[in-house]
Amino acid sequence: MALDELIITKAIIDRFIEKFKDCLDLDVAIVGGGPAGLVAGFYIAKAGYKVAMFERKLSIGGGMWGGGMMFNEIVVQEEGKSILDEFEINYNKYEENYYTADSVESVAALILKSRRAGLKIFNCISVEDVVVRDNKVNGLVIQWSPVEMAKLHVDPLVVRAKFVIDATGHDSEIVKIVEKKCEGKLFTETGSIMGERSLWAEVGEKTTVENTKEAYANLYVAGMSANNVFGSNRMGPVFGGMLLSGKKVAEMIINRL
Ligand code: 48F
Repeated sequence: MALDELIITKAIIDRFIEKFKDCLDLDVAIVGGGPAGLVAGFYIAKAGYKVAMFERKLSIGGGMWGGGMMFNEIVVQEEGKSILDEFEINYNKYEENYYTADSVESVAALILKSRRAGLKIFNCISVEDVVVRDNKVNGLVIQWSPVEMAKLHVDPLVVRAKFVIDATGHDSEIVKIVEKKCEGKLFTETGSIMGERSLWAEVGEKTTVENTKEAYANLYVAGMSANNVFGSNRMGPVFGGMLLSGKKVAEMIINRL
């Protein structure tokens, strides 16, 4: 069969624009495609809501690909095992309460299953600002990452969302923007970002789930971002907390939708 380059080009443009237009008015917008964001997207999509993810990088998966120091295995403890099962990720018991999984298989499974559940994924798009009305977050300001990287002077576009999840990892980029630019205080003890503390796996894992909550009206934090905003420890390459945080934020938002 003959192949026409113009049809290939038109097919890509048409399909992308269809997908993009369908995501301009969302139930939930997730910023960051690490493990916490992917698990959140999976459960929200599975519940039937319109949810899209915006990830700055070309690849989805955040800090999970590299396991620990590029040894591409991750550790998941007993509590997080049910999520590995949900995503059909293979794992091996190392010893009581310690399971290992191939980090590449883990990321691939999180992406495939969340996408197939209905999560729309946009890579190479950075969120550079928020839209706030009546002191509530109700949208995101987005830009192509290469524009951001080249520091081109190009205006961004906007998507609307009933709820936003900051799953941007250690930097909590969205909460940082809200703290700097928006009226009112964050829902933390100090009213500001409390800051990440040094590595302590046990405490970090527990608190990343506890700290998964609303940080400003309609803006939730999940994964490592939760511990940065509410002030707790990082945890290193143990990922149960990330997975459980994604599930928790999904449940909290689904309850409100
Ligand atoms: O860092 P990341 O994997 O976040 P996470 O889901 O998981 C944390 C773990 O990977 C690890 C850890 C576990 O022991 O501590 O660090 O909390 O993924 C965050 C993603 O957000 C993207 C970033 O490129 C990364 O892939 N991101 C950050 N800021 C923006 C963004 C932004 N402004 N716009 C779009 N994407």
